Amino acid sequence: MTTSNPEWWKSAIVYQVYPKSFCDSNGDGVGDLNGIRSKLDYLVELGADVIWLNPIFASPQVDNGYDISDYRAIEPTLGTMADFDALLREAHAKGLKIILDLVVNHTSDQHRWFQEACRSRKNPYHDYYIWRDKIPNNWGSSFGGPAWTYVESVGQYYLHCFAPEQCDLNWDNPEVRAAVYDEMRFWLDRGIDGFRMDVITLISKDPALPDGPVIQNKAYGSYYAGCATGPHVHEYLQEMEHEVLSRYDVMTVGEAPHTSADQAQLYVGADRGELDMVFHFDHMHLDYDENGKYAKTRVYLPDLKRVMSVWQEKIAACGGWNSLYWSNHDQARAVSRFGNESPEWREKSAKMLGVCLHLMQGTPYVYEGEEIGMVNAHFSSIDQYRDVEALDTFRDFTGRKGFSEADTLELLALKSRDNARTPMQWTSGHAAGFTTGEPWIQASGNEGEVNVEAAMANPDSVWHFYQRLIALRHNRASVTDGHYELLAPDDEKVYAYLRRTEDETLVVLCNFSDEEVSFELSAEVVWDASGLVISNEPDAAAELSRTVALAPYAAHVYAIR
Ligand code: TEU
Repeated sequence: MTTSNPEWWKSAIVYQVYPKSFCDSNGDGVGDLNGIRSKLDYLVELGADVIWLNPIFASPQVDNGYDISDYRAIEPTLGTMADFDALLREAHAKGLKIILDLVVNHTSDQHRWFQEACRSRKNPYHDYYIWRDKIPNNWGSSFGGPAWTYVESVGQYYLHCFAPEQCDLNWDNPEVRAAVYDEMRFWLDRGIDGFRMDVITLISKDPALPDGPVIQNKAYGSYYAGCATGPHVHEYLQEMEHEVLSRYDVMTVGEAPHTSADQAQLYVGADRGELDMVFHFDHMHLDYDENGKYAKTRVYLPDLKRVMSVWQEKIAACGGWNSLYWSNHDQARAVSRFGNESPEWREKSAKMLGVCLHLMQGTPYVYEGEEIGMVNAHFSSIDQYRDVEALDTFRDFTGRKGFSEADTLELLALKSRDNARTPMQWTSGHAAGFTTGEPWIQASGNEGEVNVEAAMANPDSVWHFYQRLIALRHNRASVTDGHYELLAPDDEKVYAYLRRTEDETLVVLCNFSDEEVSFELSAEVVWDASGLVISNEPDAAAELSRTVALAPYAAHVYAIR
C-alpha cells in the first residue's frame, strides 16, 4: 500500500489485537483471523489507523505464538493463508493498515532450522543457533531455569533467553540474517504495512557471554548484560533497512527491553536508518520491587513523569519518534495498574489515562479492551492461568522463594500477563461474546458491566471518549507536532504538561489521585484566549484559569492561542 506521506505513522494510532483473545468466529474457543475480519468496521468507527497483530504464524503455542515453527504458515487455530489475504484486503479497502509481529530473536524448537541444527554439528543449520560445549555463564531464562539446554545428539547446549522451546538465533551468521530478510520480504510482498519487532534489541550477543548480575531475587543471572544492545545490533538493523525495509512504505516499532532513552536515540534517531519507533519499558518498571514485577508497589507519580518526560525530550532531540503505551499483551490492565479499577472511578480514571498518554508526542498504541476500560481478571486459582510466565512464577514463588499460595495468587492477580489475555469483552453474554464455545482462557467475569455493546450505547463511555481522543490526534497539528514541556515535576497528584506549536499551546492537566486538588499554573504560561479542547468532566470550565480545581481523576485539555 503506498501513501503520499512517508511518515504516515506519525499521525496514526495503532490498535493492538491479540488474535487468540479478540474474536472467535468458529466456536472452537480460540480467536481467529475471520473473527478479526468481522470487527474491522468496529476498529474503523473507533478511529484506528493501523492494526498490530500479535504472532499469527504456525507455532506449538508454548508462548502463545512467540515460538514460531514456520514463518510462512498461518497458525491453523487462527485460520488459513486465504483468511489472512482476505483480512488484509478488506482492511486495506477500509483504510486500515496491518503490521505483523516479527519474532526473529528466536524460533521454536520445532522450526525446521532447529530440527536440522540438532542433527549434527556439521549440519548447515547448526550455526543458525548459539551452541557451547559447556554452560558458559550463569544466565537464566525469562521463564525459569537456566538459559542453556543440552541436546544429546550434538553433545552441546543451546542458548534460549526465553523458554527452552524458544531457541535464540545466531545473528552473527550472515546466512541467518539473509534467511530472516527473506521471511520479511515474503510478508511485505503480500502487502503488509510493517512490523512490530519482538525483543529486537537482543539479537546481537556479546561473544564473551559474560555472567550477568543476579537481580530481583532470581535463581540465575540476567542475560541482559550480554544480549541487550550488543556489539552489532545497529549494524544488523541498518543492514535490514538497506536490504529490506527501505524498499517498502512501511512502519517499524522495535520492542526494546533494557534500553535507555540515550541508547534509543541510536535506534530511532533521524538518519540512523534503523527503526521508526521503539517500545521502552522504563515506565513499566516503576512498580517493581526486590522480587521484580510481581510486587504490590504502586507507581509514584513524580517517577512516572520523570521517565515519560525523559523519553519525550530525548527522542524529540534526536529527531526520532516515540511510541506511547500503557498496556499490551505482556502487562496488567492499565486502569488497574495506573488508574483506579473500583466501579466508582474505573471509567473516569480510564479516560484520564487516555488523555495523559494520547496528548503526548508519539504514536499511541491502544491495546484491545483499553478503549472500554477493561480491568484485571482477578483470577483466584492457579488453574485459571495459562501463561508460561505465570505458571513458572507460581512454581518459583511458592517453591524456592517460600511465598504462600495465597500471597502468590494475589501478586499474579495484580501483574500476570494473563490479565491482558482474557477474552475481549464484546457483550455481557456467554464468554463475554468472544466465542460461542469454551474460551481457551476464562473471561474476566466483569463483562456484565464492562463490554463493548454497553459502551457503544452510552455516549458518556470510555469508548466514545477514546473515539474523540483519536479524532483529536487526526485533526489537531499541535497534538502531533507540539513541543512537550513538563510542568510541576514534583507534584504527587497531578501530571501537567504543555504541547507548544507556534499557533497554539495545549495545556494538559491530569489528576492521578482520588482526591480533589487545586493546581496553580505558573506565570510563564501566558495566554490571550483559551478554550476547552477535551475533558472527562461534563461541567469543565470553558476557559482555563490560573488556579484550576481538579476533581478526582479529572483530565482537562485547554488550548491557548
Ligand atoms: O517480550 C519480551 C520481554 O521483554 C518480556 O520478557 C516481557 O518483559 C515480559 O513478558 C514481562 O513479564 C516479548 C513478547 O512481547 C512476549 O510476549 C514474549 O513472551 C517474549 O518477547 C518472548 O518472545
